[in-house]
Amino acid sequence: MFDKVLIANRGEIALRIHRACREMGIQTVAVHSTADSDAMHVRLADESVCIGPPPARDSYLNIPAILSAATIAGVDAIHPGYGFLSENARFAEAVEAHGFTFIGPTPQHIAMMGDKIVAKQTAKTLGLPLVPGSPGPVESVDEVVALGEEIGWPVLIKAVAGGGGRGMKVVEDADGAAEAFSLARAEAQAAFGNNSVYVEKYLARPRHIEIQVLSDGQGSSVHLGERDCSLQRRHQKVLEEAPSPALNREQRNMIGELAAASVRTLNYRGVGTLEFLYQDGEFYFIEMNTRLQVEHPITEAVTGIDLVREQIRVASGAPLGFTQKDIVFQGHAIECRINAENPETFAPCPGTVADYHPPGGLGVRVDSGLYTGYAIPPFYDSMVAKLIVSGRTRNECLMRLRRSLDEFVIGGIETTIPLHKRIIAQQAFIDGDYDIHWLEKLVGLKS
Ligand code: MV4
Repeated sequence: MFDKVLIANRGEIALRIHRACREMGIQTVAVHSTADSDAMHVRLADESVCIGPPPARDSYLNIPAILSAATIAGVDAIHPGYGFLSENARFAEAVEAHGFTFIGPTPQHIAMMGDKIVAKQTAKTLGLPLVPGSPGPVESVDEVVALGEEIGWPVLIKAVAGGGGRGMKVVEDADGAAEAFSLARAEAQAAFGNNSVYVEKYLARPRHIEIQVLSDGQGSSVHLGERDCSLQRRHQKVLEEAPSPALNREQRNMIGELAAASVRTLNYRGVGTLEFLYQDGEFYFIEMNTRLQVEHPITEAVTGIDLVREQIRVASGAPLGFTQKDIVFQGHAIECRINAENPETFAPCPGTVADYHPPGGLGVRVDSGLYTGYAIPPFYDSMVAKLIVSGRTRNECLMRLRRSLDEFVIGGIETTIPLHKRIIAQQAFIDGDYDIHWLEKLVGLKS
C-alpha cells in the first residue's frame, strides 16, 4: 500500500480523499493555488505545496507544477479527484512516466471513453443498449438528413469530444439540419478544439440513470447500483438519488450486471460510471465517466462501501475484497449540491462565510470545506457543500432531508439551500415523477 498520496484537487473532494487516506494510514500532500492558502483541504493535509496563481489553468491544471510538487514531497501516488485533470489521459500518462501511480484507470481506458464515438462503438461490442444513431463521425449535412430520414426525427447532434452537453443541437427536420450542423461544429471547435460531431435519435423525455462500477483489472468487477441524476440545470446536476424511483430490482440487476460484465471484459481498473438515458422502460448507453463522481456518496450510503478507499486499493494492485453477492442495497439516499449562488438567478455569489452550522443526526452527512470566517474564492466552481441524507425508505429520507435543510445555516453568502427546499416540496418530486427537463421547467429559463 502507498505511504504518501498527493491530492491534485481542492474543496470538499480533497477533504474526502484525505479522510480515506487518513483511515488507511496514508500520509497526504495537498496542493493549492495562492487563492486557497486558507482552504480546509490545506489545513487538514499532512503537508501542502503551493502550485501557482488563482486561475485553474495555472495551478490545479498545471501538470508540470503538480508533478514537481509530487517529486519534492516524495509521494507514491496521485489522486486527481473529479474535474480538473481527472479524465486527462495525458496527465495519467505523465504521472506514470514520472514513476508515480495514478489513482484511476489506465491512460488507454481514459482516452477510449473520452472519445464518445469510440466509447459507443466499444459499448456496442460489449452488448450494451445504445441510442440509434451514426456509427461514426458525421461529415456533412446530407449525412445528418439521411440519418434523420432513416431513424426518424428529431435527431441530436453531439460533439465527439463532448460530454456535459456543450455543442449539442436538436434537429427537428431536414430543413433545420444545415444550421444545426454548422452551429454544433463551431461550438465543438470552440469548446474542445475538435469539431468532430455525431448524430443520435433525440429522446424527448428520458431520465438520466447512471451505474456505478468498481473493477480491479484482475478479473473482478462489481456494480454498486444506480443513481438517478435527472435533476439538472444547464447540464449541472442539482440533486441526485439512489435508488432511482423509476427502477425495480429486476431492471437494476439487469443493467447493473451488464455494466459490471462490460468493465470486466475491458479489464478496466478503478471506479467508473456508465451513463444511460432511460425512457419507456428502455436503457440507452450514452457515455462512461472514468473518474470518481461528485454524487458518489449516495452510492456509499446505500451500499456501505467506501468508494475512495476501494479506488486507492485497486490502484495499489490489490484485488477486490468482495464479490457481487456481498453487496447489499439498503434504504435510500439523496444528495443536495449546495452552491454559493443566488437561488433564483443562479448568479455565483462568493464571499465570506459569517456563520456555519451544518445539520447532523442519524443518516446525515455533510461533505464541505466551509468553516466560519472562510472566504470563498471567486475563481472556482460554486459548489461549496454536499448534504447527503439517507433513510430506510425514500419517505424517511425525505423527512430527514427536509429537517436537515431547515437546520443548515450558511450565513453571509447566498446559497441554493432555498432551491432544494422548493424542489423537495413539489408533489411530482415527492412522487418520484420527473425527467431531465422537470427542474428547468420548475425554475424557468433564468440566466
Ligand atoms: C441526449 C438527450 C436526448 N437524446 N441524447 C446531455 C449531456 C450529455 N451527457 C447527454 N445529454 C443528453 N443526451 C439523446 N440521444 C438529452 C440529453 C440531455 C440531458 C441528459 C442528461 C441530463 C440532463 C440533460 C439535459 C438536457 C439534455
